[in-house]
Amino acid sequence: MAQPFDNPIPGRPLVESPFFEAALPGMRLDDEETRIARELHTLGFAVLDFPMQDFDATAERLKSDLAKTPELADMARIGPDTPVPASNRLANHTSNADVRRIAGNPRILEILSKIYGRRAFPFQTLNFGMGTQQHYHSDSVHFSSIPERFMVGVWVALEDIGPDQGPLIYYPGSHTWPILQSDDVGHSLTRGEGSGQAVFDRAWEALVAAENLKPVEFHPRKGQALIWAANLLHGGATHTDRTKSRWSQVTHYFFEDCAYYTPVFSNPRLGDVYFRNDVKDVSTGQPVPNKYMGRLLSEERTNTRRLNTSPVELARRALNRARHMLAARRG
Ligand SMILES: O=C(O)CCC(=O)C(=O)O
Ligand SMILES: [Fe+2]
Repeated sequence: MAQPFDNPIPGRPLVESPFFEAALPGMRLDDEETRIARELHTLGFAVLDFPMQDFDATAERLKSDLAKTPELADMARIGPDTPVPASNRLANHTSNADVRRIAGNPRILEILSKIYGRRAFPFQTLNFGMGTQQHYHSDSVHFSSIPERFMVGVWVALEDIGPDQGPLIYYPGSHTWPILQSDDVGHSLTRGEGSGQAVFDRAWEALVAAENLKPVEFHPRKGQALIWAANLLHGGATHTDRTKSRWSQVTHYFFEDCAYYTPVFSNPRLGDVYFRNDVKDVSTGQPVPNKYMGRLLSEERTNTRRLNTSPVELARRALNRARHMLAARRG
């Protein structure tokens, strides 16, 4: 039996490690896990049938419940002659047992935990009724881990999805690029200044052009899922047929024994980290603590308001707030 790999860089997930091939025998993967690991390693994504026996019935029950929520209520009226619903997403609808069951699917957790080398847990779910039409991006600017790359998205189709339904798009291979931080793109944002993603768009567009990467569309059958690596560029294509829905659930996973933060509102290289103190396993409700190299990070250490934010940064934020208030008054 192969021994577990003696990893000289344990801060890199096994599946994204430069030592991936050497680590593989010690990971003790079955054929399906090996395929998924290889594809994630080389391409940054892997497609699989969602491992849930009653997925079909689950998806039907879930869609009918989602269409009763205020956020997605317009979806109940969609059809050949119906206009477009404006709303298209519902976050952390974990009062619904099916959302929790998809997020906490034991086989998905097993696969992710084995190929990353730390225990996976779902920290966020999003349910969509229509395509997001979101500009392509790396989720690593929105939520990331210390050490980095301990994050994945698992996107599953709750119905068949074709090219006119705003399918998911992605750029194979982009996961291996360096993870961009605020200082890379010359913007430092304060919480509340929007989602922040747009300040990275120019960099992503230039990288895609320089590498001549082409987007690939995911046209899944109901029940097919796509796993993406933390830094894979992905987004939503234009939803051209607005009389058709695009039902899906995406679950984002972190891994235990990491610290969790929001990069777009952080300047980590200055020690200014917007930690997330509210991370929990959304399938069980259990909080998950921030850890660094096996040590618990105290509440004090991860208190974003008081964290070792430099006086210059605090002054910059105060100025920014004043500028926003003035602008709001004028407007
Ligand atoms: O479903 C989509 O169109 C994109 C979703 C996405 O970017 C995400 O969940 O991280
Ligand atoms: Fe995303």
